Amino acid sequence: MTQRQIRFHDEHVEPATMLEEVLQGLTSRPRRIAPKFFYDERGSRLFDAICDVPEYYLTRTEMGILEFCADDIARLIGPDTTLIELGSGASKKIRLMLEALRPKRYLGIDISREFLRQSVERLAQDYPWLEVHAARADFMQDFTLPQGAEHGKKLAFFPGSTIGNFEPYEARMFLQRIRRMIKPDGALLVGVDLKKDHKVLHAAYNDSAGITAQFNLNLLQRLRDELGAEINPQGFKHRAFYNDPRGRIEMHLVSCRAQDVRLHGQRFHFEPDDSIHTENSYKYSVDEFHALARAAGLRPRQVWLDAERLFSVHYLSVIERARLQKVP
Ligand code: AVI
Repeated sequence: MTQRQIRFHDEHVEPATMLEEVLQGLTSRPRRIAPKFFYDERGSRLFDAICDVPEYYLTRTEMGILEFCADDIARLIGPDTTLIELGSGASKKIRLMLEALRPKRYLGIDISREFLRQSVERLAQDYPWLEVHAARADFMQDFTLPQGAEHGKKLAFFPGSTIGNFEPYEARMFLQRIRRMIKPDGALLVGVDLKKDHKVLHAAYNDSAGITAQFNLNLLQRLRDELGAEINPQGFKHRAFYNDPRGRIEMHLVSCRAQDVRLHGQRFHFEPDDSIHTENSYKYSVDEFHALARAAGLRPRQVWLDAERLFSVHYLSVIERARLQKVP
């Protein structure tokens, strides 16, 4: 299939600039920079490398579960499906789903136009039977399905436990948005990392090859290279730990000494051990995630776990409005 046959829709999303967000994040207390800024070209490559380190069990475990349950999912969703992938387009997981489900249509949604274009072009080439749509949009904002992609039963696919990178209230809002997108008879397939032995979690975010540390520190390199910040990434170190009461892994960049960082004419002072909070990765028990889904108007239909109960894949369908309960 050629490029002409891909239906490309551009929602003209103009996110707040990185500079504005970083200035605001360094001024606030605790200091923070959003994890979306990890993913420049080098950051995306480092993330791919993380997925292959032995300690980061998430990717390979989810892939194993999807291999195991792909036929069940095909049966649950049925024929004449539009498979909607939120983000990515390049992973092995979407190929596995396309081959098992043989949907009529595929819609890839991503904020990065270039990344999206490249990944859907490859899919269109490799799956000539598939009607391919691409929408450049921020799925963190309200989104209407583009013309042509709204037919059939919709199966939204959100793998990788990326939902764990949202605050729980954001995750609920996100699920509500997906519900509006897939109603009345669609479903969501979502990968969610489980609560588990803290040592396993700690190791996954502190791999011995130091790739996660490089991924975290790459953020400071971006500030220097793209925003002209006066900052020495070597003056900071990676810290990741499990915050048990909050049920999340936290990643921070910690100042090794007293130092000043300059950005856009402003000075930001760090004492030794002062940190910039760069990521939360929430972990959910099956019951906790079910409660979150129900609060968003989605009905847990099926959940698959690996034998070691490290990771979960949930199939959620839409609860009809009449059956929705008010949640506080
Ligand atoms: C993308 N996301 C689900 C990853 C996670 O596990 O929270 C990002 C990541 N951060 C450190 N390692 C991987």
